[in-house]
Amino acid sequence: MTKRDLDVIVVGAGFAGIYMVHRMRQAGRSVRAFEAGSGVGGTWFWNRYPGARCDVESMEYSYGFSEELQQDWEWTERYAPQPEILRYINHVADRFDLRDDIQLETKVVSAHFIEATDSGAGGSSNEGSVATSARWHVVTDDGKSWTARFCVMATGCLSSTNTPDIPGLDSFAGELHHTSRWPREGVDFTGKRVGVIGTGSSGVQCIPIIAREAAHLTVFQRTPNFSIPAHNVPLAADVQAEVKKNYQSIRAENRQRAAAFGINWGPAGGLTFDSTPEERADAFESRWRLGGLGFISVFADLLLDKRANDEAAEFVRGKIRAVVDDPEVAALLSPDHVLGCKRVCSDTGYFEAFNRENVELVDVGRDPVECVTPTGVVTGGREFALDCLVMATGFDAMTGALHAIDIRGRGGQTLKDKWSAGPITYLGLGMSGFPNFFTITGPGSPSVLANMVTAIEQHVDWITDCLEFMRTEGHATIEATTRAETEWVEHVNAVADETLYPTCNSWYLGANVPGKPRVFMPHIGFPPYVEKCDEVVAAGYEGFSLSKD
Ligand code: NA7
Repeated sequence: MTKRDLDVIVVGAGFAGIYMVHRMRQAGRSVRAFEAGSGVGGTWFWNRYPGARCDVESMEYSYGFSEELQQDWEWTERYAPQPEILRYINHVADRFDLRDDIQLETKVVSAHFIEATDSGAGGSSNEGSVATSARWHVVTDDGKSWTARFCVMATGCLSSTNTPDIPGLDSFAGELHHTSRWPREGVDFTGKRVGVIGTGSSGVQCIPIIAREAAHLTVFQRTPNFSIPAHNVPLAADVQAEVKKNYQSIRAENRQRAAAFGINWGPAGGLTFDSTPEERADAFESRWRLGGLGFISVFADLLLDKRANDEAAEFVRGKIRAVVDDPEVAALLSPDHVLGCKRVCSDTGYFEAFNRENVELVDVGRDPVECVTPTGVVTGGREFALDCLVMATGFDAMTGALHAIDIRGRGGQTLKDKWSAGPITYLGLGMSGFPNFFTITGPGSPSVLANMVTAIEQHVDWITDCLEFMRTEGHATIEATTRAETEWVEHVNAVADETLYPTCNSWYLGANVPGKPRVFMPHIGFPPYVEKCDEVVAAGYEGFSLSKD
Protein backbone atom coordinates (compact mmCIF):
# COMPACT_ATOMS: atom_id res chain seq x y z
CA MET A 1 0.00 0.00 0.00
CA THR A 2 1.26 3.50 -0.81
CA LYS A 3 2.46 5.35 2.27
CA ARG A 4 0.58 8.64 2.72
CA ASP A 5 2.75 10.11 5.48
CA LEU A 6 6.23 10.75 4.19
CA ASP A 7 9.48 12.37 5.15
CA VAL A 8 9.67 14.34 1.93
CA ILE A 9 7.27 15.33 -0.82
CA VAL A 10 8.85 16.52 -4.06
CA VAL A 11 6.83 18.46 -6.61
CA GLY A 12 8.06 17.86 -10.16
CA ALA A 13 10.11 15.14 -11.84
CA GLY A 14 12.44 16.98 -14.17
CA PHE A 15 16.20 17.14 -13.64
CA ALA A 16 15.65 18.59 -10.13
CA GLY A 17 12.88 16.28 -8.94
CA ILE A 18 14.46 13.03 -9.97
CA TYR A 19 17.84 13.88 -8.43
CA MET A 20 16.05 14.93 -5.22
CA VAL A 21 14.24 11.58 -5.13
CA HIS A 22 17.56 9.80 -5.65
CA ARG A 23 19.30 11.62 -2.79
CA MET A 24 16.37 11.06 -0.43
CA ARG A 25 16.31 7.36 -1.26
CA GLN A 26 20.06 7.15 -0.60
CA ALA A 27 19.50 8.88 2.75
CA GLY A 28 16.89 6.26 3.69
CA ARG A 29 13.98 8.69 3.72
CA SER A 30 10.47 8.02 2.52
CA VAL A 31 9.87 10.24 -0.49
CA ARG A 32 7.30 10.71 -3.24
CA ALA A 33 7.46 12.99 -6.24
CA PHE A 34 4.35 14.19 -8.03
CA GLU A 35 4.64 15.06 -11.69
CA ALA A 36 1.92 16.54 -13.91
CA GLY A 37 3.35 15.03 -17.10
CA SER A 38 2.82 11.46 -18.20
CA GLY A 39 6.59 10.98 -18.14
CA VAL A 40 9.63 12.31 -16.31
CA GLY A 41 11.71 15.10 -17.83
CA GLY A 42 10.05 18.42 -16.98
CA THR A 43 11.09 21.03 -19.55
CA TRP A 44 12.39 18.28 -21.81
CA PHE A 45 9.14 16.34 -21.58
CA TRP A 46 6.96 19.29 -22.60
CA ASN A 47 9.07 21.29 -25.10
CA ARG A 48 8.93 18.96 -28.11
CA TYR A 49 8.64 21.61 -30.80
CA PRO A 50 10.75 21.05 -33.92
CA GLY A 51 14.35 22.12 -33.35
CA ALA A 52 14.12 22.09 -29.52
CA ARG A 53 17.67 21.74 -28.32
CA CYS A 54 19.75 22.73 -25.32
CA ASP A 55 21.96 25.83 -25.65
CA VAL A 56 24.51 24.41 -23.18
CA GLU A 57 26.82 21.74 -24.62
CA SER A 58 25.75 18.14 -23.97
CA MET A 59 28.92 17.14 -22.13
CA GLU A 60 28.23 19.92 -19.63
CA TYR A 61 24.43 19.83 -19.47
CA SER A 62 24.35 16.51 -17.67
CA TYR A 63 24.57 15.18 -14.12
CA GLY A 64 27.99 14.93 -12.52
CA PHE A 65 26.93 13.07 -9.37
CA SER A 66 27.69 9.62 -10.70
CA GLU A 67 31.04 8.85 -12.31
CA GLU A 68 29.63 5.65 -13.82
CA LEU A 69 26.70 7.52 -15.35
CA GLN A 70 28.83 10.22 -16.91
CA GLN A 71 31.26 7.64 -18.27
CA ASP A 72 28.57 5.36 -19.69
CA TRP A 73 26.24 7.85 -21.36
CA GLU A 74 27.08 8.67 -24.98
CA TRP A 75 25.91 12.01 -26.39
CA THR A 76 25.58 12.17 -30.16
CA GLU A 77 25.69 15.91 -30.82
CA ARG A 78 27.53 18.94 -29.48
CA TYR A 79 24.16 20.39 -28.41
CA ALA A 80 21.71 17.67 -27.54
CA PRO A 81 18.29 17.72 -29.16
CA GLN A 82 15.22 17.42 -26.93
CA PRO A 83 14.51 13.71 -27.67
CA GLU A 84 18.05 12.76 -26.63
CA ILE A 85 17.89 14.72 -23.36
CA LEU A 86 14.54 13.11 -22.62
CA ARG A 87 16.06 9.66 -23.25
CA TYR A 88 18.92 10.57 -20.88
CA ILE A 89 16.54 11.61 -18.08
CA ASN A 90 14.55 8.41 -18.53
CA HIS A 91 17.78 6.44 -18.42
CA VAL A 92 18.67 8.10 -15.10
CA ALA A 93 15.22 7.32 -13.66
CA ASP A 94 15.65 3.64 -14.65
CA ARG A 95 19.32 3.30 -13.78
CA PHE A 96 18.76 4.52 -10.23
CA ASP A 97 15.43 2.74 -9.93
CA LEU A 98 13.50 5.90 -9.08
CA ARG A 99 10.16 5.27 -10.76
CA ASP A 100 8.41 3.65 -7.79
CA ASP A 101 8.64 6.94 -5.92
CA ILE A 102 7.46 9.13 -8.80
CA GLN A 103 3.74 9.48 -9.39
CA LEU A 104 3.03 10.69 -12.92
CA GLU A 105 -0.04 12.48 -14.29
CA THR A 106 -0.66 14.00 -10.89
CA LYS A 107 -0.75 17.70 -10.17
CA VAL A 108 -0.24 19.09 -6.71
CA VAL A 109 -3.21 21.36 -6.01
CA SER A 110 -2.27 22.64 -2.56
CA ALA A 111 0.47 22.44 0.06
CA HIS A 112 -0.38 23.79 3.50
CA PHE A 113 1.88 23.91 6.53
CA ILE A 114 0.01 22.76 9.62
CA GLU A 115 1.56 23.27 13.04
CA ALA A 116 1.33 20.13 15.16
CA THR A 117 -0.31 22.00 17.98
CA ASP A 118 -2.90 23.49 15.60
CA SER A 119 -3.96 20.33 13.88
CA GLY A 120 -3.09 17.55 16.24
CA ALA A 121 -2.42 15.74 12.97
CA GLY A 122 1.08 14.63 13.81
CA GLY A 123 0.99 11.05 12.70
CA SER A 124 3.78 8.58 12.62
CA SER A 125 7.19 9.41 11.27
CA ASN A 126 10.28 7.50 10.46
CA GLU A 127 12.16 9.65 12.90
CA GLY A 128 10.73 8.59 16.28
CA SER A 129 11.33 11.64 18.42
CA VAL A 130 9.45 14.00 16.13
CA ALA A 131 6.27 11.96 16.02
CA THR A 132 4.04 14.99 16.57
CA SER A 133 5.99 17.57 14.64
CA ALA A 134 4.42 19.98 12.20
CA ARG A 135 3.75 18.70 8.70
CA TRP A 136 3.04 19.81 5.18
CA HIS A 137 -0.40 18.70 4.03
CA VAL A 138 -0.48 18.20 0.29
CA VAL A 139 -3.53 17.58 -1.87
CA THR A 140 -3.20 16.18 -5.39
CA ASP A 141 -5.66 16.48 -8.26
CA ASP A 142 -6.69 12.84 -7.92
CA GLY A 143 -8.37 13.95 -4.68
CA LYS A 144 -5.81 12.30 -2.38
CA SER A 145 -4.13 13.90 0.64
CA TRP A 146 -0.57 13.41 1.75
CA THR A 147 1.54 14.63 4.64
CA ALA A 148 5.27 15.12 4.91
CA ARG A 149 7.79 16.82 7.16
CA PHE A 150 9.47 18.48 4.20
CA CYS A 151 8.14 19.85 0.97
CA VAL A 152 10.57 20.42 -1.91
CA MET A 153 9.46 22.36 -4.95
CA ALA A 154 11.23 21.06 -8.05
CA THR A 155 8.74 22.81 -10.28
CA GLY A 156 11.22 24.29 -12.77
CA CYS A 157 11.89 27.87 -13.83
CA LEU A 158 10.44 27.63 -17.32
CA SER A 159 7.45 25.37 -16.89
CA SER A 160 4.42 27.62 -16.53
CA THR A 161 3.28 28.51 -20.02
CA ASN A 162 2.72 32.16 -20.97
CA THR A 163 -0.12 32.56 -23.43
CA PRO A 164 -0.88 36.23 -24.04
CA ASP A 165 -4.44 37.34 -23.65
CA ILE A 166 -5.06 38.12 -27.33
CA PRO A 167 -8.71 38.83 -28.18
CA GLY A 168 -10.22 36.02 -30.22
CA LEU A 169 -7.42 33.51 -29.68
CA ASP A 170 -9.93 30.84 -28.66
CA SER A 171 -11.90 31.43 -31.84
CA PHE A 172 -9.06 30.33 -34.13
CA ALA A 173 -10.42 27.49 -36.27
CA GLY A 174 -7.05 26.17 -37.46
CA GLU A 175 -4.44 24.27 -35.43
CA LEU A 176 -3.18 26.18 -32.38
CA HIS A 177 -0.03 25.04 -30.56
CA HIS A 178 2.18 26.48 -27.81
CA THR A 179 5.84 25.49 -28.15
CA SER A 180 5.95 24.34 -24.53
CA ARG A 181 2.88 22.10 -24.86
CA TRP A 182 3.75 20.50 -28.17
CA PRO A 183 1.73 17.42 -29.20
CA ARG A 184 3.61 14.15 -28.72
CA GLU A 185 2.69 12.96 -32.19
CA GLY A 186 4.26 16.09 -33.74
CA VAL A 187 2.73 18.54 -36.20
CA ASP A 188 2.74 18.22 -39.97
CA PHE A 189 3.19 21.66 -41.55
CA THR A 190 3.31 20.41 -45.11
CA GLY A 191 1.38 22.64 -47.48
CA LYS A 192 0.09 24.85 -44.65
CA ARG A 193 0.09 28.58 -44.00
CA VAL A 194 1.72 28.84 -40.60
CA GLY A 195 2.12 31.78 -38.22
CA VAL A 196 4.61 31.97 -35.32
CA ILE A 197 4.17 34.58 -32.60
CA GLY A 198 7.37 35.05 -30.60
CA THR A 199 11.07 35.20 -31.41
CA GLY A 200 12.75 34.10 -28.18
CA SER A 201 14.79 30.87 -28.05
CA SER A 202 11.77 28.68 -28.86
CA GLY A 203 10.76 30.76 -31.89
CA VAL A 204 14.35 31.06 -33.07
CA GLN A 205 14.79 27.27 -32.91
CA CYS A 206 11.54 26.24 -34.59
CA ILE A 207 11.24 28.94 -37.27
CA PRO A 208 13.95 27.58 -39.65
CA ILE A 209 12.43 24.09 -39.55
CA ILE A 210 8.84 25.21 -39.98
CA ALA A 211 10.01 27.47 -42.83
CA ARG A 212 11.33 24.42 -44.69
CA GLU A 213 8.11 22.42 -44.25
CA ALA A 214 5.31 24.96 -44.54
CA ALA A 215 3.84 26.41 -47.72
CA HIS A 216 4.13 29.85 -46.13
CA LEU A 217 5.39 31.11 -42.78
CA THR A 218 4.54 34.46 -41.18
CA VAL A 219 6.71 35.41 -38.22
CA PHE A 220 5.11 37.94 -35.87
CA GLN A 221 8.01 39.65 -34.10
CA ARG A 222 7.52 42.05 -31.18
CA THR A 223 11.20 42.37 -30.25
CA PRO A 224 14.13 41.17 -32.37
CA ASN A 225 16.60 39.00 -30.52
CA PHE A 226 20.32 38.50 -30.62
CA SER A 227 21.15 35.01 -31.80
CA ILE A 228 24.54 33.40 -32.24
CA PRO A 229 24.94 30.38 -34.57
CA ALA A 230 25.20 27.17 -32.54
CA HIS A 231 27.51 25.48 -35.05
CA ASN A 232 26.06 22.22 -33.84
CA VAL A 233 27.92 19.12 -35.05
CA PRO A 234 27.93 15.40 -34.32
CA LEU A 235 30.02 14.84 -31.22
CA ALA A 236 33.24 13.16 -32.30
CA ALA A 237 34.23 10.05 -30.34
CA ASP A 238 37.68 11.44 -29.50
CA VAL A 239 36.23 14.74 -28.21
CA GLN A 240 33.84 12.82 -26.00
CA ALA A 241 36.59 10.48 -24.77
CA GLU A 242 38.85 13.40 -23.90
CA VAL A 243 36.16 15.06 -21.78
CA LYS A 244 35.39 11.77 -20.06
CA LYS A 245 39.05 11.29 -19.20
CA ASN A 246 39.00 14.61 -17.36
CA TYR A 247 35.39 14.79 -16.28
CA GLN A 248 35.99 15.40 -12.58
CA SER A 249 38.34 18.30 -13.17
CA ILE A 250 36.12 19.75 -15.92
CA ARG A 251 33.12 19.72 -13.60
CA ALA A 252 35.21 21.34 -10.85
CA GLU A 253 36.48 24.02 -13.26
CA ASN A 254 32.93 24.72 -14.39
CA ARG A 255 31.84 25.29 -10.82
CA GLN A 256 34.35 28.16 -10.77
CA ARG A 257 32.84 29.79 -13.86
CA ALA A 258 30.24 32.56 -13.58
CA ALA A 259 27.56 30.49 -15.31
CA ALA A 260 28.96 27.05 -14.39
CA PHE A 261 29.60 26.08 -18.00
CA GLY A 262 31.85 27.03 -20.92
CA ILE A 263 34.70 24.51 -21.15
CA ASN A 264 35.29 25.35 -24.78
CA TRP A 265 35.25 29.11 -24.47
CA GLY A 266 38.93 29.51 -23.69
CA PRO A 267 40.31 31.82 -21.02
CA ALA A 268 38.06 34.53 -19.58
CA GLY A 269 38.29 37.74 -21.63
CA GLY A 270 39.76 41.01 -20.38
CA LEU A 271 38.18 44.45 -20.71
CA THR A 272 36.86 45.42 -24.12
CA PHE A 273 38.74 48.69 -24.46
CA ASP A 274 42.04 47.22 -23.32
CA SER A 275 42.18 45.77 -26.83
CA THR A 276 42.72 47.53 -30.16
CA PRO A 277 39.79 47.68 -32.62
CA GLU A 278 41.52 44.96 -34.68
CA GLU A 279 41.99 42.71 -31.64
CA ARG A 280 38.36 43.24 -30.71
CA ALA A 281 37.16 42.35 -34.21
CA ASP A 282 39.29 39.19 -34.12
CA ALA A 283 37.99 38.23 -30.71
CA PHE A 284 34.35 38.70 -31.73
CA GLU A 285 34.94 36.81 -34.96
CA SER A 286 36.58 33.86 -33.26
CA ARG A 287 33.76 33.58 -30.67
CA TRP A 288 31.22 33.87 -33.48
CA ARG A 289 32.92 30.95 -35.23
CA LEU A 290 33.00 28.96 -31.98
CA GLY A 291 29.25 29.57 -31.72
CA GLY A 292 26.72 29.57 -28.94
CA LEU A 293 26.36 31.49 -25.69
CA GLY A 294 30.12 31.88 -25.16
CA PHE A 295 29.91 34.96 -27.34
CA ILE A 296 28.75 37.11 -24.43
CA SER A 297 31.78 36.25 -22.33
CA VAL A 298 34.34 37.19 -25.00
CA PHE A 299 35.13 40.24 -22.88
CA ALA A 300 34.53 40.44 -19.15
CA ASP A 301 32.68 43.76 -19.23
CA LEU A 302 30.03 43.22 -21.89
CA LEU A 303 27.26 43.20 -19.32
CA LEU A 304 28.85 45.91 -17.19
CA ASP A 305 29.81 48.66 -19.62
CA LYS A 306 27.27 49.93 -22.15
CA ARG A 307 29.96 51.16 -24.55
CA ALA A 308 31.58 47.74 -24.52
CA ASN A 309 28.22 46.11 -25.07
CA ASP A 310 27.53 48.43 -28.02
CA GLU A 311 30.67 47.13 -29.72
CA ALA A 312 29.59 43.50 -29.41
CA ALA A 313 25.99 44.29 -30.33
CA GLU A 314 27.08 46.14 -33.46
CA PHE A 315 29.25 43.19 -34.45
CA VAL A 316 26.19 40.91 -34.29
CA ARG A 317 24.04 43.40 -36.18
CA GLY A 318 26.73 43.43 -38.87
CA LYS A 319 26.44 39.64 -39.12
CA ILE A 320 22.66 39.90 -39.47
CA ARG A 321 23.07 42.44 -42.28
CA ALA A 322 25.58 40.14 -43.98
CA VAL A 323 23.26 37.12 -43.84
CA VAL A 324 19.86 38.66 -44.61
CA ASP A 325 19.42 39.66 -48.26
CA ASP A 326 16.74 42.32 -47.85
CA PRO A 327 18.14 45.34 -45.94
CA GLU A 328 14.70 46.27 -44.58
CA VAL A 329 14.19 42.77 -43.19
CA ALA A 330 17.73 42.79 -41.77
CA ALA A 331 17.02 46.11 -40.03
CA LEU A 332 13.82 44.72 -38.54
CA LEU A 333 15.68 41.63 -37.28
CA SER A 334 18.40 43.75 -35.64
CA PRO A 335 17.94 44.24 -31.89
CA ASP A 336 18.69 47.60 -30.33
CA HIS A 337 18.62 46.49 -26.70
CA VAL A 338 21.68 45.52 -24.65
CA LEU A 339 23.20 42.26 -25.90
CA GLY A 340 22.59 39.62 -23.22
CA CYS A 341 20.06 41.47 -21.07
CA LYS A 342 17.46 39.20 -22.66
CA ARG A 343 18.74 35.66 -22.91
CA VAL A 344 20.82 35.39 -26.08
CA CYS A 345 19.57 32.70 -28.46
CA SER A 346 21.65 30.06 -30.18
CA ASP A 347 20.39 29.03 -33.60
CA THR A 348 20.81 26.90 -36.66
CA GLY A 349 19.90 28.88 -39.75
CA TYR A 350 17.58 31.42 -38.07
CA PHE A 351 18.48 34.61 -39.95
CA GLU A 352 18.99 32.62 -43.17
CA ALA A 353 15.34 31.50 -42.97
CA PHE A 354 14.25 35.06 -43.75
CA ASN A 355 15.88 34.81 -47.19
CA ARG A 356 13.31 32.21 -48.20
CA GLU A 357 10.51 33.32 -50.47
CA ASN A 358 7.89 31.63 -48.32
CA VAL A 359 8.87 33.50 -45.13
CA GLU A 360 7.46 36.89 -44.16
CA LEU A 361 8.41 39.00 -41.15
CA VAL A 362 5.75 41.17 -39.53
CA ASP A 363 6.58 43.87 -37.00
CA VAL A 364 4.09 43.51 -34.14
CA GLY A 365 6.28 45.74 -32.00
CA ARG A 366 5.07 48.67 -34.12
CA ASP A 367 1.55 47.33 -34.76
CA PRO A 368 0.63 44.93 -31.94
CA VAL A 369 -1.52 41.90 -32.69
CA GLU A 370 -5.06 43.28 -32.61
CA CYS A 371 -6.91 40.01 -32.51
CA VAL A 372 -7.06 36.46 -33.75
CA THR A 373 -10.01 35.53 -35.96
CA PRO A 374 -11.17 32.01 -36.91
CA THR A 375 -9.01 32.32 -40.02
CA GLY A 376 -5.89 34.22 -39.00
CA VAL A 377 -4.09 36.99 -37.12
CA VAL A 378 -4.92 40.69 -37.48
CA THR A 379 -2.26 43.36 -37.09
CA GLY A 380 -1.86 46.81 -38.65
CA GLY A 381 -5.38 46.54 -40.02
CA ARG A 382 -4.52 43.48 -42.15
CA GLU A 383 -5.50 39.85 -41.63
CA PHE A 384 -2.81 37.22 -42.20
CA ALA A 385 -4.67 34.06 -43.20
CA LEU A 386 -3.35 30.96 -41.39
CA ASP A 387 -4.03 27.23 -41.16
CA CYS A 388 -1.81 26.83 -38.12
CA LEU A 389 -0.73 29.25 -35.36
CA VAL A 390 2.29 28.56 -33.14
CA MET A 391 2.57 30.50 -29.89
CA ALA A 392 6.28 30.72 -29.06
CA THR A 393 5.43 33.17 -26.32
CA GLY A 394 7.44 31.71 -23.47
CA PHE A 395 6.81 31.27 -19.80
CA ASP A 396 5.68 32.87 -16.57
CA ALA A 397 9.27 32.23 -15.53
CA MET A 398 10.59 31.29 -12.10
CA THR A 399 7.43 32.03 -10.07
CA GLY A 400 4.55 30.91 -12.33
CA ALA A 401 4.69 27.21 -11.47
CA LEU A 402 4.82 27.95 -7.73
CA HIS A 403 1.89 30.35 -7.90
CA ALA A 404 -0.15 27.72 -9.75
CA ILE A 405 -0.28 25.80 -6.45
CA ASP A 406 -2.15 26.98 -3.35
CA ILE A 407 0.88 27.18 -1.03
CA ARG A 408 0.33 28.33 2.56
CA GLY A 409 2.84 28.65 5.35
CA ARG A 410 2.52 29.49 9.03
CA GLY A 411 -0.82 30.99 10.03
CA GLY A 412 -2.24 30.27 6.57
CA GLN A 413 -0.13 32.94 4.85
CA THR A 414 -0.23 32.34 1.11
CA LEU A 415 2.89 32.40 -1.03
CA LYS A 416 1.05 34.72 -3.42
CA ASP A 417 0.61 37.26 -0.60
CA LYS A 418 4.16 36.92 0.56
CA TRP A 419 5.44 37.45 -2.98
CA SER A 420 2.86 40.06 -4.05
CA ALA A 421 5.61 42.62 -4.71
CA GLY A 422 8.02 40.03 -6.13
CA PRO A 423 9.67 36.87 -4.84
CA ILE A 424 11.36 37.02 -1.42
CA THR A 425 13.69 34.16 -0.55
CA TYR A 426 16.86 33.44 1.33
CA LEU A 427 19.39 31.98 -1.13
CA GLY A 428 16.52 30.98 -3.40
CA LEU A 429 16.20 27.97 -1.12
CA GLY A 430 13.74 28.89 1.61
CA MET A 431 11.78 31.72 3.18
CA SER A 432 10.40 32.93 6.46
CA GLY A 433 6.92 31.75 7.37
CA PHE A 434 7.36 28.56 5.32
CA PRO A 435 9.27 26.10 7.52
CA ASN A 436 10.71 22.90 6.03
CA PHE A 437 9.86 24.20 2.57
CA PHE A 438 12.56 24.35 -0.07
CA THR A 439 12.68 25.59 -3.64
CA ILE A 440 15.20 24.11 -6.06
CA THR A 441 16.73 26.82 -8.26
CA GLY A 442 14.20 29.29 -6.91
CA PRO A 443 14.27 33.05 -7.45
CA GLY A 444 17.28 34.49 -5.64
CA SER A 445 19.56 31.64 -6.77
CA PRO A 446 21.67 31.51 -9.98
CA SER A 447 19.20 29.08 -11.64
CA VAL A 448 18.53 30.29 -15.19
CA LEU A 449 21.78 32.26 -15.33
CA ALA A 450 23.75 29.09 -14.69
CA ASN A 451 24.05 25.61 -16.12
CA MET A 452 20.73 24.37 -14.72
CA VAL A 453 21.90 20.83 -14.06
CA THR A 454 24.89 22.00 -12.02
CA ALA A 455 22.73 24.52 -10.16
CA ILE A 456 20.19 21.77 -9.43
CA GLU A 457 22.83 19.37 -8.11
CA GLN A 458 24.22 22.06 -5.80
CA HIS A 459 20.75 22.82 -4.42
CA VAL A 460 19.70 19.20 -3.98
CA ASP A 461 23.00 18.39 -2.25
CA TRP A 462 22.62 21.42 0.03
CA ILE A 463 19.06 20.41 1.00
CA THR A 464 20.12 16.78 1.54
CA ASP A 465 22.96 17.86 3.85
CA CYS A 466 20.62 20.22 5.68
CA LEU A 467 18.11 17.44 6.34
CA GLU A 468 20.93 15.20 7.55
CA PHE A 469 22.13 17.93 9.91
CA MET A 470 18.61 18.29 11.28
CA ARG A 471 18.34 14.54 11.81
CA THR A 472 21.67 14.38 13.62
CA GLU A 473 20.95 17.41 15.79
CA GLY A 474 17.30 16.52 16.43
CA HIS A 475 15.82 19.63 14.83
CA ALA A 476 12.19 19.50 13.78
CA THR A 477 11.98 22.62 11.62
CA ILE A 478 14.19 25.00 9.67
CA GLU A 479 13.03 28.38 8.43
CA ALA A 480 14.79 31.42 7.01
CA THR A 481 14.68 34.52 9.19
CA THR A 482 12.94 37.64 7.89
CA ARG A 483 16.15 39.59 8.27
CA ALA A 484 18.23 37.10 6.28
CA GLU A 485 15.79 37.00 3.40
CA THR A 486 15.40 40.79 3.32
CA GLU A 487 19.16 41.23 3.19
CA TRP A 488 19.47 38.52 0.55
CA VAL A 489 16.87 40.09 -1.75
CA GLU A 490 18.68 43.43 -1.36
CA HIS A 491 21.96 41.72 -2.21
CA VAL A 492 20.56 39.98 -5.32
CA ASN A 493 19.20 43.31 -6.55
CA ALA A 494 22.40 45.18 -5.73
CA VAL A 495 24.43 42.67 -7.77
CA ALA A 496 22.00 42.99 -10.70
CA ASP A 497 22.06 46.80 -10.49
CA GLU A 498 25.81 46.75 -11.05
CA THR A 499 25.13 45.19 -14.45
CA LEU A 500 23.18 45.99 -17.61
CA TYR A 501 20.78 43.06 -17.03
CA PRO A 502 17.90 45.17 -15.70
CA THR A 503 17.91 47.47 -18.74
CA CYS A 504 15.41 45.66 -20.93
CA ASN A 505 12.06 43.90 -20.74
CA SER A 506 13.21 40.35 -20.09
CA TRP A 507 11.57 37.41 -18.41
CA TYR A 508 14.42 37.57 -15.85
CA LEU A 509 12.52 40.65 -14.63
CA GLY A 510 9.04 39.24 -15.11
CA ALA A 511 8.51 41.92 -17.76
CA ASN A 512 7.01 39.50 -20.30
CA VAL A 513 3.89 38.84 -18.21
CA PRO A 514 1.50 41.79 -17.89
CA GLY A 515 0.97 42.76 -14.23
CA LYS A 516 3.88 40.69 -12.88
CA PRO A 517 6.06 42.61 -10.36
CA ARG A 518 9.20 43.88 -12.06
CA VAL A 519 12.01 42.42 -9.97
CA PHE A 520 15.28 40.90 -11.18
CA MET A 521 14.87 37.28 -10.04
CA PRO A 522 18.08 35.27 -10.55
CA HIS A 523 21.31 35.75 -8.61
CA ILE A 524 24.16 36.68 -10.95
CA GLY A 525 27.26 34.54 -10.49
CA PHE A 526 27.46 30.87 -9.51
CA PRO A 527 30.78 30.74 -7.56
CA PRO A 528 30.05 33.56 -5.07
CA TYR A 529 26.60 32.10 -4.54
CA VAL A 530 27.97 28.64 -3.72
CA GLU A 531 30.54 30.22 -1.41
CA LYS A 532 27.72 31.99 0.45
CA CYS A 533 25.70 28.76 0.76
CA ASP A 534 28.78 26.99 2.18
CA GLU A 535 29.46 29.84 4.63
CA VAL A 536 25.87 29.68 5.85
CA VAL A 537 26.33 25.97 6.64
CA ALA A 538 29.74 26.48 8.26
CA ALA A 539 28.20 29.12 10.53
CA GLY A 540 25.53 26.66 11.74
CA TYR A 541 22.90 27.54 9.13
CA GLU A 542 23.26 31.25 9.67
CA GLY A 543 20.15 33.15 8.67
CA PHE A 544 17.89 30.17 9.36
CA SER A 545 16.16 29.47 12.63
CA LEU A 546 16.13 25.84 13.70
CA SER A 547 13.69 24.48 16.22
CA LYS A 548 13.45 21.19 18.10
CA ASP A 549 9.65 21.41 18.60
P1 NA7 B 1 10.81 33.99 -24.46
O1 NA7 B 1 12.26 34.10 -24.55
O2 NA7 B 1 10.10 34.63 -23.32
O3 NA7 B 1 10.21 34.54 -25.84
C1 NA7 B 1 8.84 34.77 -25.98
C2 NA7 B 1 8.61 35.54 -27.25
O4 NA7 B 1 7.22 35.79 -27.40
C3 NA7 B 1 9.29 36.91 -27.25
O5 NA7 B 1 9.76 37.18 -28.54
C4 NA7 B 1 8.14 37.84 -26.88
O6 NA7 B 1 8.33 39.16 -27.30
C5 NA7 B 1 7.02 37.18 -27.62
N1 NA7 B 1 5.71 37.57 -27.12
C6 NA7 B 1 5.19 37.35 -25.88
N2 NA7 B 1 3.96 37.87 -25.80
C7 NA7 B 1 3.71 38.44 -27.01
C8 NA7 B 1 2.59 39.15 -27.55
N3 NA7 B 1 1.51 39.39 -26.81
N4 NA7 B 1 2.68 39.59 -28.82
C9 NA7 B 1 3.77 39.34 -29.56
N5 NA7 B 1 4.86 38.69 -29.10
C10 NA7 B 1 4.82 38.24 -27.84
O7 NA7 B 1 10.34 32.46 -24.46
P2 NA7 B 1 11.01 31.20 -25.18
O8 NA7 B 1 10.10 30.05 -24.99
O9 NA7 B 1 11.39 31.54 -26.56
O10 NA7 B 1 12.36 30.97 -24.40
C11 NA7 B 1 12.38 30.93 -22.98
C12 NA7 B 1 13.68 30.37 -22.50
O11 NA7 B 1 13.71 28.96 -22.72
C13 NA7 B 1 14.89 30.84 -23.20
O12 NA7 B 1 15.32 32.11 -22.80
C14 NA7 B 1 15.91 29.77 -22.90
O13 NA7 B 1 16.41 29.95 -21.61
C15 NA7 B 1 15.06 28.53 -22.93
P3 NA7 B 1 9.07 40.22 -26.31
O14 NA7 B 1 10.52 39.90 -26.38
O15 NA7 B 1 8.49 40.00 -24.93
O16 NA7 B 1 8.71 41.54 -26.87
